[in-house]
Amino acid sequence: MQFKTPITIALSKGRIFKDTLPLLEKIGIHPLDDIKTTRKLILDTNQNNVKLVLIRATDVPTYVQWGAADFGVTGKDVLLEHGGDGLYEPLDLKIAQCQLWVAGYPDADTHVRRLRVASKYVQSARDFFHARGQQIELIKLYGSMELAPIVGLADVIVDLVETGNTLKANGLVPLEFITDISSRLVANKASWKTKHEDCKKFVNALRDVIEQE
Ligand code: PRT
Ligand code: MG
Repeated sequence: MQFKTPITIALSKGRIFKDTLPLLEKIGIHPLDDIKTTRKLILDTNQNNVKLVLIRATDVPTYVQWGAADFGVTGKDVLLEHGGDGLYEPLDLKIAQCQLWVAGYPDADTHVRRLRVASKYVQSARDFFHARGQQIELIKLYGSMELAPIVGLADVIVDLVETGNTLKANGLVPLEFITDISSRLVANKASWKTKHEDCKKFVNALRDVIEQE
């Protein structure tokens, strides 16, 4: 895969990086540094024109929106919170799959008035309960949501569930399904126009790989 113009792709460390690398490898792009040991935040690749930037998962839409990266890979959960302004979402990469759930103690009543909900995903939580006309009290957290019902901070949480092991280990259960989550390729809208040929080529190649998986 040869590009005419420089292309920067924003990824977050952790599962997104781990799951995106094999896809990039299949279209002939791999980082030059040893990814296990490098502390660099900008990685050169075997393709002269392609660089990877490594940032926090929640910052990926922001980098792409402002054109600091042409493309990014980010969870749908992160996109729903960000709002997707200034971004195209050309592909569902079908990686890092999980689900968004309301969770809590097995006997929790999720339909009470002014239900206290703790979450990192405040936008998704608000949308879910408001869609059925339920008033809630929303408590924004940045992690370890499972603790909130245990210490009485909230009645329920809204969190990602993959195997369900984290909830189970804390005596909690999934109560109400909200939505399926997977990682998306996002593109900067200006790049999409000014570097259209390269952008199309990149997206089409990735699409072919995903369809073969
Ligand atoms: O950790 P950091 O603050 O840097 O960012 P991050 O937590 O957003 O990054 P990362 O790498 O943990 O997650 C990146 C993306 O992976 C998320 O935005 C999701 O789209 C996706 N993903 C897929 C997950 C999970 N599966 C997942 N299981 N993200 C988080 N989890 C957590 C979940 O929050 C819960 O604490 O794992 C726990 C539940 O897992 P189970 O298997 O016990 O159910
Ligand atoms: Mg994490």
